[in-house]
Amino acid sequence: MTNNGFLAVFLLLIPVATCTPAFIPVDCNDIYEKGYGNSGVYNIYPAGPVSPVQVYCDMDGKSEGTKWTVIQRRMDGTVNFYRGWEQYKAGFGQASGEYWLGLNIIHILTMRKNYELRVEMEDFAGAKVFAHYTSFSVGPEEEGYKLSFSGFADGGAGNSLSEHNGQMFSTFDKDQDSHSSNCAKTYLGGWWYGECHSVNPNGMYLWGSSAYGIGINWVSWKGYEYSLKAISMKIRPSKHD
Ligand SMILES: [Ca+2]
Repeated sequence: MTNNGFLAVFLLLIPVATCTPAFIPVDCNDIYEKGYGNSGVYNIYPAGPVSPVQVYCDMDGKSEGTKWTVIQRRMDGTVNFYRGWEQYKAGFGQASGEYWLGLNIIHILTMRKNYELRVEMEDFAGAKVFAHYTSFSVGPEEEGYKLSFSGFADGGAGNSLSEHNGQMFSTFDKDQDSHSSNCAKTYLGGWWYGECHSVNPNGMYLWGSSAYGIGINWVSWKGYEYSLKAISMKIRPSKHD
């Protein structure tokens, strides 16, 4: 009797589980395709249904193709980006403002799909430029969250990022750069530092004038002594997927 009761309940649950799958978007493009067309903060589930992550989705209606998931954003200096390894691994800040999505989530996302990367930036005079890459991925922690990208297209920013291709990620408390010093400590950020950097998107927020290399620098656009007003890194699935 008890066993039959269990079996009846079990059989009743099967159609519920198979016929009404929850909507579990991996990224902002999944959300857009489900019919949500406004830019803003949404939950995505790259690591599965019990692990929601808040992100800012750039659904820009004017741009062709798939939609953007923001993985890094600076805009007003309200969030401290000089943080240690565990914070860069897990992510920090607010999806409605400045934030770092986290190396672990970025790795999982780029493992699941092929992504493009765009880095958009703005100076204090209102000029806006970008750098675009047709492929972008971040490796697993065992490989130091190694950065890989290719297929540069110039939106006026220049290709400073190229120096960082293939580097592992470093923070002040985890030096994985290729320089004898600790680049994260010297240049006050967390990044894929090499010898040490030609872009420093997670450096100090300095409202323009920057001491050498410690600000939000993008050297091929503004050099080592100018800290940008805003910068964001966003990814979208390649159209071929
Ligand atoms: Ca070093």
